Amino acid sequence: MDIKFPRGFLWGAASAAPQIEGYATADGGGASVWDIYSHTPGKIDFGENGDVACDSYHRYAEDAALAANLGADVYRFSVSWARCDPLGDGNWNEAGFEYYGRVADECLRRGVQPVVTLYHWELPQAAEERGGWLVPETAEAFARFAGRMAEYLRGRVKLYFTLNEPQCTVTMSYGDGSHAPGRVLDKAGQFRVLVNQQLAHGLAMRAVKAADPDCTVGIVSTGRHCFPDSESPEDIAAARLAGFDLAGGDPLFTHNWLLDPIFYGSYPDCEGTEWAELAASVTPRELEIIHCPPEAIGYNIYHGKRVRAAGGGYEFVPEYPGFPRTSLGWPITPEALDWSVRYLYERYPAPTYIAENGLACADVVSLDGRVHDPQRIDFLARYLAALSRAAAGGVDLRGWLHWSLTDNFEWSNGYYPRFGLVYCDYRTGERIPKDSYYWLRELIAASRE
Ligand code: IFM
Repeated sequence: MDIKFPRGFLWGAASAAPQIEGYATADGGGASVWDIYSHTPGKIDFGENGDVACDSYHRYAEDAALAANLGADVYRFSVSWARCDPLGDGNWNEAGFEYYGRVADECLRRGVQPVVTLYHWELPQAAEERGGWLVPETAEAFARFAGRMAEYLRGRVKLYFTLNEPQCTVTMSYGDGSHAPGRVLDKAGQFRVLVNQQLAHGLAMRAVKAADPDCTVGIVSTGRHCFPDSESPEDIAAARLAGFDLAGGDPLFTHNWLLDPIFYGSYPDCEGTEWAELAASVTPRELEIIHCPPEAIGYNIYHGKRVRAAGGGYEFVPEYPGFPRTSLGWPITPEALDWSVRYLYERYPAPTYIAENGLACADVVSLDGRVHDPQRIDFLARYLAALSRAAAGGVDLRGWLHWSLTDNFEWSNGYYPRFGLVYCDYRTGERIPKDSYYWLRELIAASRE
């Protein structure tokens, strides 16, 4: 298998508070928008919710041990804003901070570096009721929380990501309503949410750096990922164009609408389109705050679109009937980890992490008591080989994190899509490492020889 990464490459796995912890309001925590949304009839498949999830609130030490036994260098988890700042107004719940201190310590004790996502969609419900991500006050309140967390964890955490996938917050939480808080807004409303998320990044990054100048701060982005149909220069150029093109799909679900202003201080060129007026509505003062280039960038990549040159531009190549898909119906396209990462690095040449990558399977415990997941092993072998080609192609690739360490609450899909290297029996909380866990452990060990 041709999977090789540069020396010092970090292997890891990731998770997020609402998806694994459960017990959101224990010990003085506040409800997040997900706690309310998941109890709204009809919102979550099979009427499930995140009340208990993997019970990592109590079983976090087992998770840290699983990460360590995997050979992970890093474990990325999120800190729930609502758990620490129940009303989102700076009246801290110390027990929340102490919990995350224990999680970080448990990782460190086992030789795993904690990597913290400061916002993985845990908006306090109270902040949502004051306007949520439609108002800039939410960005300010979030930055206050981020700074306080960095102060609390100073010396224990070296790498922070401010926000996870703002594109999903914009287009799902406040776009089609399929994520909490379930608001359905027009493009202008969604654009304001984007701006407030960008402000949140800028303000939070500055607050974290002020609290702990030695740490590294990044952001995690997702969006349209394209790869060429062939290695002809025309197809390569076509796929590069399609990934960032305003006309290639919803611009709010691209990397460039999020990252261009953050890296370069301006929105992508949209002269003569319906977006021009929206982009012009962002004030110079807002742009100044938003322009805050991250010191590291994380990309969450699961799949991409095949593109070929056509008529001086590009076209998407349709997937054939029976195209390989995950149990969520997502196409299996390892090439995304090679080409899209290269295109992104050309545009945003920052130390790059794949902050999430993995697939959903309908995993079951077999009669022998084990979880056999050959599809995941095959998926990982293909995707990691593709990623190592991007590394060989000059991308400053610092690490890859599997989504996820354990199976977990997959938002509005509930618990049926299983993404973990470790199976979770949600009735008991029992964790069973899957075959892919052992496969990856060997790969990681071999990469260090
Ligand atoms: O589970 C999510 C995660 O929270 C964000 N990125 C995509 C994953 C799979 O859908």
